[in-house]
Amino acid sequence: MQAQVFKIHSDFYYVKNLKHEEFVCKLREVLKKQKTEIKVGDFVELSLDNNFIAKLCKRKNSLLRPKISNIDLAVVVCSFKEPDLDFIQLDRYLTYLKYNNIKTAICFNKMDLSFNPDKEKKEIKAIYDKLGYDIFFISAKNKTDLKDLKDYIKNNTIVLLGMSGVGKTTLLNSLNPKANLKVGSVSSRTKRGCHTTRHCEIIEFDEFRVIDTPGFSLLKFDFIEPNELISLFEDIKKYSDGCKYSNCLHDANTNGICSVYDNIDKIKDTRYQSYLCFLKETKEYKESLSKKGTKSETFFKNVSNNLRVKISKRKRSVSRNTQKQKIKEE
Ligand SMILES: Nc1nc2c(ncn2[C@@H]2O[C@H](COP(=O)(O)OP(=O)(O)O)[C@@H](O)[C@H]2O)c(=O)[nH]1
Ligand SMILES: [Mg+2]
Ligand SMILES: [Zn+2]
Repeated sequence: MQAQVFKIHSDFYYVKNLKHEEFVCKLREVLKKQKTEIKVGDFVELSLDNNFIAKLCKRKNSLLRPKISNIDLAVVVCSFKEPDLDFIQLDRYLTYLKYNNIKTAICFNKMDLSFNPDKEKKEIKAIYDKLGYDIFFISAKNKTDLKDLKDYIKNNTIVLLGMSGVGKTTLLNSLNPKANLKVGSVSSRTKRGCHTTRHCEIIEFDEFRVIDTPGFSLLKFDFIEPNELISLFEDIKKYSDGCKYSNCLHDANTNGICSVYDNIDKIKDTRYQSYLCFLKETKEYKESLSKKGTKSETFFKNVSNNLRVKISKRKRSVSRNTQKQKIKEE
């Protein structure tokens, strides 16, 4: 029987089948051996007695942090105040989601705290409209301007991402009063929220489903290569062809050598700063890899729908077929 994982707690997997019946399962030993990681959102096959997860079904998409899968839409939530808008963090989420091919919208919350909402809206639109993001300006607390967002997320499984304290939980409660989730208060000293969500969980509402997550504001680009980064910044990439350094991997701004820098007036400053910041992180990652010598082998390959651990060529022993072939040839 097929079911979807909606919550994971220590070694227990909470799943629901198509009829909305719930089961609590453990993971089959063989899946543990294969180091198959089950995430919230995964579709799985259960054992006949419904006590075990026997197989992981193919994913539409998935994230490493937070560990969730099969997401229709990610909504990055931020606020202009309490906490202040942090463009690097916003771009961090957007870049991360783009890297993972997940459809993304941006929601600016706490508009009630803005002294000059029109100016702030204009500034934001100038950057993110052009990049193709759908943008919403709301006040979750006052329940203002929620209708468009409500229509937008209808029938989707969404995930809200954003720094702690921006109002994700408040938004969920406002979108659906039945939700009644615990809202953290913003600490008066740091003007940041306290973490209240500790685990990922799919919560079903009448009109949409949401994966509640603990958030992950410390995510760093320590998993991609420096030369992969620029394709995640279309607004910068389009000027990079004329750069003397392939993929514009340098950090110093050099007139006449770097076409990105020569066109800097056409690139939004916050975006360029984010790019340089992430570039530095990817370089540090690459450096740490070269010090370690090898990449860690956490990857799997899919052999006729079976996930198998991928072993590097160097460590793999020669297959019997190859050995036989060699003997024949000799
Ligand atoms: N002024 C104002 N405060 C808000 C709004 N939305 C949330 N808050 C407050 O921000 C704090 C953190 O909210 P919470 O939903 O727990 O944020 P989360 O950490 O992103 O889930 C709480 O004190 C909320 O009352 C809003 O639209 N306007
Ligand atoms: Mg929360
Ligand atoms: Zn360059």
